[in-house]
Amino acid sequence: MFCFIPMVASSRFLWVLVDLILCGIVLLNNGGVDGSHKVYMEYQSVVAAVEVKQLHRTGFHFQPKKHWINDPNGPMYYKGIYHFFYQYNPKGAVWGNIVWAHSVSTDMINWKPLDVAIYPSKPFDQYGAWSGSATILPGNKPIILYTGVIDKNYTQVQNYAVPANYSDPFLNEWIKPDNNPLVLPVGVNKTAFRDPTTAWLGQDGHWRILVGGKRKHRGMAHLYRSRDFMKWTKAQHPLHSSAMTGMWECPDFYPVSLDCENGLETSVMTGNIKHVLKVSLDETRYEYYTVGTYFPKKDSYVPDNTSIDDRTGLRYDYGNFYASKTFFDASRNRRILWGWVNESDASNEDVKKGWAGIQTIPRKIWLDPSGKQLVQWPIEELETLRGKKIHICNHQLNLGDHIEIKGITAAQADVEVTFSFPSLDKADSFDPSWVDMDAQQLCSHKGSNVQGGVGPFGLLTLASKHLEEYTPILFRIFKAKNKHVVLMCSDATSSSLEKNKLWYKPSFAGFVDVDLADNKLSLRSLIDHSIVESFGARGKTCITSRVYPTLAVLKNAHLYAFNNGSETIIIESLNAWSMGNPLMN
Ligand code: DQQ
Repeated sequence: MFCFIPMVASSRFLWVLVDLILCGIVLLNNGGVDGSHKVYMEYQSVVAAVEVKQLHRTGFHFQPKKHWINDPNGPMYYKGIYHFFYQYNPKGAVWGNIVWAHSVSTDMINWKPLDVAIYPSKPFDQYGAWSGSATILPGNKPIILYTGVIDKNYTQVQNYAVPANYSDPFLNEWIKPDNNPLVLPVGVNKTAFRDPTTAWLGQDGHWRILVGGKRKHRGMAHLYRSRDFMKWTKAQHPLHSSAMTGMWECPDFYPVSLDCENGLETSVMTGNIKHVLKVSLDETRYEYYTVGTYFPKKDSYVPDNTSIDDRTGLRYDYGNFYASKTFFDASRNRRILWGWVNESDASNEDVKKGWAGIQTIPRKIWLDPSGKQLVQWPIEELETLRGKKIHICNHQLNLGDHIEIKGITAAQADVEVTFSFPSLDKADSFDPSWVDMDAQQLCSHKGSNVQGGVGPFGLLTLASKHLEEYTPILFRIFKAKNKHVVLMCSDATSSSLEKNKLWYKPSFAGFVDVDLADNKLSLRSLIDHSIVESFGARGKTCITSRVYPTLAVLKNAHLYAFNNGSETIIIESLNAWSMGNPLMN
């Protein structure tokens, strides 16, 4: 069983240790079953009568009024309305009592809450209504597949739910028919069998779904087929599996176009396309994806040799981001990605603040023209929240400079900047011994204050006036053998003066595979009180950080651009906007 507190991304031995010590008693109480979230028994009966603390609440990110949320579930577009479901604890600010909460929107920015759509009530889900996906069946009929937990040992089955009234565009009421469960855990590890995907329809008239699982330590995506969506048969082989990756939660599998940024409906099999398989690794709480080829006749998926197929592979996001899910938005021909932004603080603090968890801004996602990786960008509807704007151009940043971006609400802002540099001659050499380090380790060695050649340069977000607190989003450029290596960091280590709390404050980082021929690098950061979502090189590398400043809050938050490299950096163009507050549940 994985014991989950403020730990989010790659395995961090020390944090695991701290975590284990902290929740050792709970581990014993929990009987070592293979559930995915830590169960805080001591908080299960604590009804969150507490007043919700506003200090670090976000202004424009998705969150309910109070309590715990986790995975995005079953996003879809139906009759002019976007539907978003999510794992929610109606009773408190820790994981437990999970239901499918439901909100609706016409733009994915302003949200209205509806009644809970699915909650444990029947023998086939009485111990849990866990994650799942929506499929729009022919005739425009949505159906939800979700995981039901049927006993105290966390045995998992796959269920379905359908709208009570298809003519209601809000899909207010959901029915769980009596022929549930649809899929029993036969021939699989029954406590590691969850999170069904959106189904796709093969040319042979059979529907397919994936269900996450593991055998010993091999993570896998079990494949099931059905002609009528009711009777499902397990394929002999999983669609794909990978050794030493542990449990695969929330798999996602979909086609992407090699020709354009438009999204494709999940059943598209032909044309100039590739497929993407994403999995969420329960053991490390981060996700990786591969780009590859799906062979429909054999029902097999083979990642391209440019995609690393293990826990060191490409990630949607290198920060606080997990259990993500995409859907095809038929109204605008795009594929949209949602991800859960988990907390970096400890559970007792979540209980005190009365809430935990937010969702990222929905992102359009498509295949980079190189065919090697995905690209993401906040949906354009977000721009309706842009208010007061400031613009800076051709501003030089020399070694040690930081300039303040004044005139906007720095605690709630959208910033787009293009940096340029006269040359890359001063780039530091990429030490061959770093090859074995991941980007995050490298970033923790070389934070924003360690002087370099080209970089570090970037933004200091959520900064206090005298820089006692700040979250830098930065680039460093290195010279390797035949190429340049670009490192992007979102470094939470100095984000808060609070010293005594068990907050997880890593230097999240990823490499950016970008052509520097024009000597330019771009960055966009969405800053929202306690979250910074950043997009490097127009969405090639994305990093989300959850931070809890004590001084850099509300009107006392500042925003700076900085350079700590010996090469001059030019802010070629910077646009920053104060962001408004949408209707939020
Ligand atoms: N969360 C759900 C599971 C899923 C996990 C339970 C991922 O279905 O595997 O809340 O965060």
